[in-house]
Formats: sequence, C-alpha cells, structure tokens
Amino acid sequence: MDLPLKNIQDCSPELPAPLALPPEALSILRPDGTLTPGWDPPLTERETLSALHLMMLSRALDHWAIRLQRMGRLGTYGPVNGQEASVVGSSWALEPALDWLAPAYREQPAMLHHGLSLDKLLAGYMGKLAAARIPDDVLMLPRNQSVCAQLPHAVGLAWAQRLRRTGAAVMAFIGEGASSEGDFHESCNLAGVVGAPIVMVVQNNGWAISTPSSRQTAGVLWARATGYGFPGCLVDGNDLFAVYATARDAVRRARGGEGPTLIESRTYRMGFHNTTDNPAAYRNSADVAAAATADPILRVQRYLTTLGKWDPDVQRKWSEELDREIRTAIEQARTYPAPRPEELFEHVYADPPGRVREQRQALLDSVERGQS
Ligand SMILES: Cc1ncc(C[n+]2csc(CCOP(=O)(O)OP(=O)(O)O)c2C)c(N)n1
Ligand SMILES: [Mg+2]
Repeated sequence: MDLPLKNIQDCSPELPAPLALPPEALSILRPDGTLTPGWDPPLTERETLSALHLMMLSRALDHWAIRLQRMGRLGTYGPVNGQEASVVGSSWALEPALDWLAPAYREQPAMLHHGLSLDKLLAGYMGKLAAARIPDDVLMLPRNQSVCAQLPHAVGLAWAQRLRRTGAAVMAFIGEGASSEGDFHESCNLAGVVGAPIVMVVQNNGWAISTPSSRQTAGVLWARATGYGFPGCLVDGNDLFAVYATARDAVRRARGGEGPTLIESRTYRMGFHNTTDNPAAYRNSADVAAAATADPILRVQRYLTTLGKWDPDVQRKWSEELDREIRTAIEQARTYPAPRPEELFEHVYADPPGRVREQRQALLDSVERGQS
C-alpha cells in the first residue's frame, strides 16, 4: 500500500488546530507484532531485518557506552533506550548521499545510518575532537547539546537546498521539551514562510529530564504545525513501520517542493535522561515497567518471528556480532590522539574573528605558563 501522503493529510486538521482533537497516533505494527488491519508493511522483510539490526546496535551501544562512562572512559552519554523505532524509522527515510541530518543528542543510530562510523561517533564521547569531526562527505550537522539550537540552522540549511535546487530534504530531531524553546517557534515560522524542505521529528518521549510532557505544554504538539502553515502528524513512535511510512512521505513532500512537515513521534524514554541523571528520584517504576511492554525492538522481533525470520538462535548470533562490532570500534576510537587545547577553537569558523583569535592565544599562553 502506498501510504502517507494520505496519512499526512488525514492527520492534519482542516480547521483550527488548537481546537481539533488529536487523532489517534498512526499505528501499523502493533505491540504484539501483528499488523493493524488494512495496512501492509512499508518495508520488505530484508529492509525490516536491516532496520532491526540498527535498532539492536543502538541498544547494545547504550549498554556499552553507559558502562564505559561509569569507568571514566566516556563523557556524558544520553541513551536512545526505548526510542529506537522513532530514531531508526524516521532516519531510514533519508538518502544519506542526498539529504541532510540535524541531530540533537539522542539520535546515535540516525547518525550511523547517515554515514558516521561507530568509532568516530565513540571518539566524540571520548572528547577526541579531531577524530570526531563530521567528515566532509557525511551530510550531517554535529551532535547538538544545546536544546533546540540546531533547529534554526536546520531550517536555514533546508532553505539553502531549496534555493540551490539540490532536491535534498533536511531531517531535524528535537524533543518535546525543545518544542517550548523560542528557537522552535522561530524555526517553524520561517520554515513555513519559505517552504523549507525540512522534516521536523519531535520525539515526545514523555520527559524533558525530570519535567513530564504533561507539564511541558497545554497544547498538542503535532497540531502546532497548522498554525505555521504546514502539516503535522502523530505517529506511534514505538512502531517502526508507522514512523518510517510517515517520515518517507514527509521526505518525499520536502524533496518535491511541498515544504515542511512536523512529525510528533510519541514514544517513551525507558532509561535515564543521560548518565548524570537518576530518574528514580522523579518517576514511578511501575510506569517504566508498563512502557517496557511497548518495547519497539521486541515488537519487530515478534513480527519477524511470525514470518519465520527470527528465533533465539538468530538473536544470540546477532547479539554476539554486535558486541564484537562495538568492541572493535571502541578499540579503534581509543587509538585516536587526545585533544590539544587549541582544538577547542577549530572547525567552528573558517576565518575566526579577532576576539576568538585573542581567546585562543590567551589559552595557549596559560597552557604554556602551566596554568590550565
Ligand atoms: C538551551 C538549553 N537549555 C537547557 C538545557 C539543559 N537540558 C538538557 S536536555 C534538557 C531536556 C530536553 O528535553 P527534550 O527536548 O524533551 O529532549 P529529551 O532529552 O527528552 O530527548 C534540558 C532542559 C540545555 N542543554 N540547553
Ligand atoms: Mg523529551
């Protein structure tokens, strides 16, 4: 079935968005691994297996990264845990050689899918700046820690694609907490006005650190798009197929000159916000246990089991291979040189302004005097 242009239109209320009730989130692959009646899978078996592989790599990477952080070998790390369908399903719609990715800090598998190697991704968390620089042939903005600050850049990037007629789309990720920032509103407004070919994936994972999404906004996230003049849709963010099908059509709209789309991907952050956080201090373990029943990885595995493509032996084999792949990448990342102080100032400006050159010199002088 060829879907979601229709889906996107269906999800977009005709009249006034703030008054419209949210539609049911689009669901194609249900938690028990069966398909919603009337829907065909938007990915082939082979593609589904590849997407599952990336989702499992992401989960395994979370485990390794958290252990390494606890050992003092990695900096702060924000796990994807629970959001794998949301991140993989949406980025799967991109063509890495054509489209651009603007990630926040919880989109590791999207970055890998877009062409960043695992060892370079890990090097970034080790503070190895030179190795972690995004290679020129990878069409991606750097991982962004400042909440929503990448969205204005992403819209500018998308507008440039339109002006240059590259035919490329930009996909930007933000959280539901980020949607409260001024940057979000300014970006949406400009994107609508200039018809920027951008897909904004708002991952509503229930939490902005300790602030629940119920305290984040009195409105409905997907419906905001209408006020900016473009479609918004709501998907079950733990459903690989629903996220992919919606993102695929949004990317097609963008590439086809039809402008922005906002996708609210409703998911759940199963782990902590990042390695500095302790969610036991602010959330109920029963809620987390309930959310685990909607685990996005289990649901794809259940689906593939019914097709005869998944069983415990395959699972064991894949888990061992993924562990080996991650170990090798960690070892590779460890071989990269430690950062030099002056690297703080590199890869930011082609031609640094005077005050930045002065700060760089002051830092080097203090290093020389042994003061830093
Ligand atoms: C501009 C800015 N304000 C505050 C912070 C501190 N901070 C880091 S993550 C975060 C919560 C973001 O929540 P959300 O956008 O929902 O993304 P999630 O972490 O849930 O993926 C906050 C407040 C920051 N990094 N940048
Ligand atoms: Mg959030």
